Amino acid sequence: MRFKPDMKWSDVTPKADFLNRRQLISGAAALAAGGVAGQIAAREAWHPADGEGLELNSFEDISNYNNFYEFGTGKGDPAQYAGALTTKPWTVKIDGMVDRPGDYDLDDLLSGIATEERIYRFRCVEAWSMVIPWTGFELNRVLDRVGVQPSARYVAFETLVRPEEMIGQRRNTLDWPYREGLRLDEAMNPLTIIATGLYDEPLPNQNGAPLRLVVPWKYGFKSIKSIVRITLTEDEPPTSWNMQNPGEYGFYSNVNPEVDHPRWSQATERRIGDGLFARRRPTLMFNGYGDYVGDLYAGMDLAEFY
Ligand SMILES: Nc1nc2c(c(=O)[nH]1)N[C@H]1C(S)=C(S)[C@@H](COP(=O)(O)O)O[C@H]1N2
Ligand SMILES: [Mo]
Repeated sequence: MRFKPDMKWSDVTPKADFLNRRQLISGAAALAAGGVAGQIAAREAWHPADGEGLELNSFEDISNYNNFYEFGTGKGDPAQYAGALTTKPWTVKIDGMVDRPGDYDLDDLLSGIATEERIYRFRCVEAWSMVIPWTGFELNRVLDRVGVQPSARYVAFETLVRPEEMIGQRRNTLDWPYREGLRLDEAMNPLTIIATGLYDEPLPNQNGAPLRLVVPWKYGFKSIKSIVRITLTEDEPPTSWNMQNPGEYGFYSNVNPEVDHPRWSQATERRIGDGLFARRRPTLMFNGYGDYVGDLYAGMDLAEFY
């Protein structure tokens, strides 16, 4: 299946599957808490890496095979336990080097920002991958809204800490809150989005409701979920997996088939949904988005800045 730039996921999903799936998930969506009111607005689909290997993963795969350590370390734990998370009301603190810092109610923060669909490859550092039809908007829209000051060079993100509802936070598997960060030019790049939904449905809690980052050319752990704080900083912010194991997980973490993880190869990946005995697929430099982001790293040694 080849994608054309103006295609939506419903155009490439056989009609019967489409209807079945919508019936299945409309019940689930009705039960799920929260979501951003009126988020589905004008859309124009833009699929920056058109081509082979972009068959969509099913809603079931995307919402049942997850990493979200706040709910446990097993791939099925988030789907089992994330329903306990209250996602409305939701406040995002935006602070640091911005003109209009504050505690923003999510609906206010996003009012007037139209969502669009982005079909992206998603590559976990553990060497599995998916293709996901996100709904969201460019992070730069939010940053422009709060006014980034000229001294800012990085953006730091934090996930909610609420062990009453996030049972994985009752153990110190990571040093909570989960933290991530981007260089400002990475954050402003049009590929970097905040996702509030997938398959035209509000984001399932296990995928990071009500809002999560998606940085498609970086390993999945950069795409931090259930964000409650965004801070503009001058210095490179500490990030969870780098704090946990700096020799294995760098700040940049760009998908790179030529720089192996110390304990496994990054040259190939297992596409979820392909089946256990399917051939592994080659991993693409910058996960296939080099035309859009390669310039960000001109002159950098990507083996040193992994
Ligand atoms: N807060 C938080 N964000 C997180 C994680 C996490 O454990 N906690 N896991 C990361 C990892 S390792 C991956 S691969 C992706 C998985 O996203 P998905 O479950 O929506 O596919 O979320 C990332 N964001
Ligand atoms: Mo991951």
